[in-house]
Amino acid sequence: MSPAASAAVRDRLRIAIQKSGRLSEPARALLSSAGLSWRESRDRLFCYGESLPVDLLLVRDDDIPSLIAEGVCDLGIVGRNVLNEEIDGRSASGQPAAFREWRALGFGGCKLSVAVPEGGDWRGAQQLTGKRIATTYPNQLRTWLRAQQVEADIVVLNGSVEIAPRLGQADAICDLVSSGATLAANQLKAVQDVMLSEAVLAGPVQPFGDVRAELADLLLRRMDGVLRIRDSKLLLFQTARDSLPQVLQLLPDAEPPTMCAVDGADTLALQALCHGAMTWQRLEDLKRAGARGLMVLPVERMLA
Ligand code: PRT
Ligand code: ZN
Repeated sequence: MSPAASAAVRDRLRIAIQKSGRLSEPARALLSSAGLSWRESRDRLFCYGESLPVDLLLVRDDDIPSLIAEGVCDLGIVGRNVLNEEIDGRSASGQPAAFREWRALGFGGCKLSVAVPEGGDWRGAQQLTGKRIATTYPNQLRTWLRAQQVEADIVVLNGSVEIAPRLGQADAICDLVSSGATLAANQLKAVQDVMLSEAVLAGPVQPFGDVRAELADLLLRRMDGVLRIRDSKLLLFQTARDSLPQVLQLLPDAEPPTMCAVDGADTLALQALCHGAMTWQRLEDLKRAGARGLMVLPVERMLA
């Protein structure tokens, strides 16, 4: 798309998400929770927004940063690993920054890590000097090596990075790790984290100059509301006034609770929005501290 087209005034917002893969379902679920709904198109690459003028483009995750840079899409949901790879690549070739991370979204978590064969010892990044490191993330690896003041050879591979040491193509790898099972299956161990990744909302560096600015603000406010209460629960209980300090000590993650007196003034009824996990263990601790009639309720929506 030409720069003229990308600069054109638009009255709908277009968000790129992964068509299929690890991030596609959670990205859709997040946008749906923010109140968006779409009419599916036959080719299933473009979904027309029905509840708001916000359309979806379903693409490969690697294409999302360039689609934003070219103005084909306004926003995108993509792994930080993919976004930062493009940012580092553009910065290395002197191109101006065109997109940036707007929000971390709390799913798709993984690490970009350096891994070496299991048998070897590890004494730090200096050990990589003069070694060959296989990766699909050469730009971030280069940035990291430079920060460590280590000179190594980067072997760029498009896939199956983890078998490179066994094939004699590399001495170490730099790849995404989540459970660690793939590394273990290939007799490798992670020794150094290069970056922590998760899905992020990416958007342009420059603000929108038309109605898309309001749409993006609205979407961000709603997404923040969804993200803020993702693990939150509403806790209802009663307690004797004397036990209140001990009970509140066990709720460090709660918003200031709403309280009212029942049974005269000695018993209090409380409701508290808690942001941490409300496990059985925690409820039992609260009961021991003097809370009773404990009830944990899901929170569907919140508008601060
Ligand atoms: O087709 P398209 O190009 O859109 O998809 P893709 O195949 O490139 O991406 P996909 O769906 O595999 O991953 C999308 C995003 O999910 C990534 O860019 C990351 O941000 C995030 N993510 C989270 C991961 C992982 N966890 C992950 N474990 N992406 C890849 N992996 C791979 C990793 O490369 C390694 O091969 O899983 C293997 C390791 O997993 P463990 O659990 O064995 O450690
Ligand atoms: Zn991809």
